[in-house]
Amino acid sequence: MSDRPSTPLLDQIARPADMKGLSDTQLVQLAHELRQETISAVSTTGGHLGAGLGVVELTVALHAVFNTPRDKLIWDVSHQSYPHKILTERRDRIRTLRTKGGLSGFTKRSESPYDPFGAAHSSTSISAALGFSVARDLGGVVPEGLGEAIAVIGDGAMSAGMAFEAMNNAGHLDKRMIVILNDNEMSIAPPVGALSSYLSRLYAEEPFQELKAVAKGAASLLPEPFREGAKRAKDMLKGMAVGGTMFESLGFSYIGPIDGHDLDQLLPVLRTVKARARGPILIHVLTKKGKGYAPAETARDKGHATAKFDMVTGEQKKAPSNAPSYTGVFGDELVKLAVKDDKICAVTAAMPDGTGLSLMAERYPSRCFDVGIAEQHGVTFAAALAAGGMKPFCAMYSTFLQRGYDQVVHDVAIQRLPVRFAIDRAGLVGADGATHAGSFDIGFMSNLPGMVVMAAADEAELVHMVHTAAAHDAGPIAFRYPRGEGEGVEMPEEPQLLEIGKGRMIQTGKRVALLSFGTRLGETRKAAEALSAKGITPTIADARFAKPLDREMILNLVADHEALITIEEGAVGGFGSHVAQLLADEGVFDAGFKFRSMVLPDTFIDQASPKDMYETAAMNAPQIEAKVLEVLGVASIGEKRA
Ligand SMILES: Cc1ncc(C[n+]2csc(CCOP(=O)(O)OP(=O)(O)O)c2C)c(N)n1
Repeated sequence: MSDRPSTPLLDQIARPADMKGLSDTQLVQLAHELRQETISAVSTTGGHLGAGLGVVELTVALHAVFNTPRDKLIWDVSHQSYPHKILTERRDRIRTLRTKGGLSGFTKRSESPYDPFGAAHSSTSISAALGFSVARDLGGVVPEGLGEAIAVIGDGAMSAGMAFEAMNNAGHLDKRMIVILNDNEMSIAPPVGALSSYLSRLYAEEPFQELKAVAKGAASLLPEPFREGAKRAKDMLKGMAVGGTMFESLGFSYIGPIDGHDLDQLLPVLRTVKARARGPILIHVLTKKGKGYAPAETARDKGHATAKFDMVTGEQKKAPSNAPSYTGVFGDELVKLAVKDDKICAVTAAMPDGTGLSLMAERYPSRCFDVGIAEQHGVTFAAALAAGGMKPFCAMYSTFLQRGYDQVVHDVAIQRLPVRFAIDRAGLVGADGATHAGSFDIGFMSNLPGMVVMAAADEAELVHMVHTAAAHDAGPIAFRYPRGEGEGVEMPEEPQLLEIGKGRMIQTGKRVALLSFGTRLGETRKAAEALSAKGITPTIADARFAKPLDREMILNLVADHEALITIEEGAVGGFGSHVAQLLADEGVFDAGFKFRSMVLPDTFIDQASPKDMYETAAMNAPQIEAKVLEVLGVASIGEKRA
């Protein structure tokens, strides 16, 4: 096809075994073609571009030197794994990335034996590599065999506690394993924190060129230091210049930094490590996010995530938006609050843009904290900010807040500290798939004593909830909202302070009451319209709160109707379960009251458009309509025909 790059060498490579006969010069050519193919594929699918482009040479070198899938290659986060997918029997499906039924945008065990460990949340790779190396030494048996264990982790991901917990353990166990630190001086946003400055110091003190010269001759130089052990190795390592690296203190041999785009450096270093390494080794590789594609290299986020784009110009093909995004509404309202109240502050874990906090960071840098990929720390930090008399908003995606859960329980809830949790990406998120779905927060927040849990039904409701949270000093409070655009509703002139634990009636009908928690309200309204054509007019209410429940409103709905149906964008154990508990406790079921709860099914739903994923979850308007007909004992049209 004419719009595809010419890739004569790559065309001959279906799997890493096909690379084994290639010369180093051919590997350089292969890397070039792999880069073009990656850009071409992502231009048609959208997705993570910059990170993959940064590891093209590394991907080629690792697959050329090691023997996957016997050797376990573990990509941290794995948003950089598209080139790896192309080289590992998935090139024919690479243009289905992140679409329904297509390849996942992350590594996935069920997708390929070349993906020994799935990921998408960061900083798990060193723990996983250590687990594989210990399993190997204990005689574990898997179909592909167990060889080397290699983790590739970015400098952003390396900032998380889990990476250090794993290194601490690996240094202690002293197992042979390889960690490649892919240092591109970027997270999604520029990296923050002391580790980032530390890594910069590792290579800033001597000109990089000198090292490059050393590493160029690494084929001859490297065996020597390894033969003589750690002391000689140090002599050629940059860390020596700053008195030994932190990684060595943790029990790792440290090699680097080397130029991660230069196969003349990568190949000999990897070959030598393979031939001679003992114990855990860290190879510090310097790369450029977005390498080789100017629009990515020059983008603010280095092409971290992109929509479909024009390959020539780099221009992204985004659908025009009709309504403000929930994230944007949150960010704007927070700044309005911060203007009036100097105690308002905010915490993000490496997602200033994703959570809408960039605006706050710009206006009030001293009150907005990017803590790095460190959700656990971020939550406890926010707890202490609250204990210190501040009004912290802890803004995290639902899925990443999972990592800070013990901190939510132990540091926030038990101490009843007024941390305001802004839970973005609540519900099904689309192309990022199951790992990023915000399915569990209603359950895991609502079961905490003293936690207030709200869900916005639309962007105007979100405005009220941000202000309600700011005014709530009695204890912790959370509000959740989905990814993407709002409903296009009129925005309030003035925000309202919502009464805690009070829902609102949307329309009064007969026989059945639909009680929505969150943005399924739109689908619920659509279902009600369709039902009215059939002579059924349901009552609709917006719960606003999963905790505390609006007992009065719910029990009134029960009193006035034959049936009650709850709807929420979350897994079982959330809002509907709390309502069921209330009804059971009140003896409502003793009299045979009809109750149904629409929640996400008990499966992990693969990537598709959010609408499609909700179709799979049976939570769109037609399914709500069908549920009403079912609970009222009215056969649906399809059933009548059957
Ligand atoms: C626990 C967790 N928090 C946040 C994220 C969102 N996230 C995805 S990639 C990324 C940046 C990773 O930076 P780095 O490891 O340096 O890799 P790079 O993209 O620069 O190659 C972040 C914050 C995540 N995947 N997991």
